[in-house]
Amino acid sequence: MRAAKRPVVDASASYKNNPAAMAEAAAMAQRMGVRPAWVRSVIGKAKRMPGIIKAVTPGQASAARDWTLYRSRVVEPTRIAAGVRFWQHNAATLARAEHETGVSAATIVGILGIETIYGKHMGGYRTVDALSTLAFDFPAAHPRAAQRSAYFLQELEEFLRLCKAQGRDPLSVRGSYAGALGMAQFMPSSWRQYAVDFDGDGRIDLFGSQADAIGSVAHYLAAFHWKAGLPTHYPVQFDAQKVDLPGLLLNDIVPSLTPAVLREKGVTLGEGGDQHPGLLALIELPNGERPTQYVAGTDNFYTITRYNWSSFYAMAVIELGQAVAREVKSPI
Ligand SMILES: [Ca+2]
Repeated sequence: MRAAKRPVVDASASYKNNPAAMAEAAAMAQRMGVRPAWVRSVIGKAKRMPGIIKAVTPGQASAARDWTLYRSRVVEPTRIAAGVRFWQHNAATLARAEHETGVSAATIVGILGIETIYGKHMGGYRTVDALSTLAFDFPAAHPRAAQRSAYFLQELEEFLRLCKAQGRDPLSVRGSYAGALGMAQFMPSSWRQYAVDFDGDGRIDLFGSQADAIGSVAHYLAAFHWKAGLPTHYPVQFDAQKVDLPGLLLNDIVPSLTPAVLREKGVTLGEGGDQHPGLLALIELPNGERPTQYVAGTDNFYTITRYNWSSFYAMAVIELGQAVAREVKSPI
């Protein structure tokens, strides 16, 4: 008996048969100043990906947020070892990036490790399929569906501009289901705006050049106001009698509290945090059934979240970078 297996894509799922997509393609071609037939042909070959629609549809059952579990999956020996090899292989490039931008080598190594394990997992979706699906079939059930589809439509245009500028075949580029590209998982607009040619071969290649990936991550964080030498966070302790958690968490991850205000609200900062010159945010790291963890995040913690809006993400980047740095600087 033949198993009834629904295909992931079929011919009818092609955007060639979607009048709204073809109209957008024509408008896009006009904005880009290229032949409409080229854009229609590329987007016409894009396939609607049901799995991507499902992944961004709200209401999927999800487990309780658990920092310890998340951390154990991404800050672990295999990834740390890959980070050590990457650092040793690229030591001079990392030092140059740190010197030019002020962004620490550990942070760059942390980001490239969390994003793709140093280029090992750059994503297997055709980018034109992913971005077309998210632009033209974003699930209406999502509370911000209109904004999200407009965003992905813009990214689809940026992607085509990038391919045009670089002489890449848009149908052969692959990345994440959300359209992120290369070792650094830059969205097309970020690639066009922030990526740099750091190995000096005249081409920006976030797929094949580790140096370009390193330089681009550093340049991105510098553009989002990374401050050289500033710690990312401080440990905290609470005065249980005084602490006002709801008040402290009002502004989420945006640094908006001085060390004095934190002290007033029952928070003691460790590792010199009470001398911190700027604002801080109380970062909450829920732990499933276990007690929630907290740290005080600085402007640099916030800058890491410009890469990915998540305190788990930022904390994992920081801890992976630190773990790798410890191994590199004091090898066994
Ligand atoms: Ca290059």
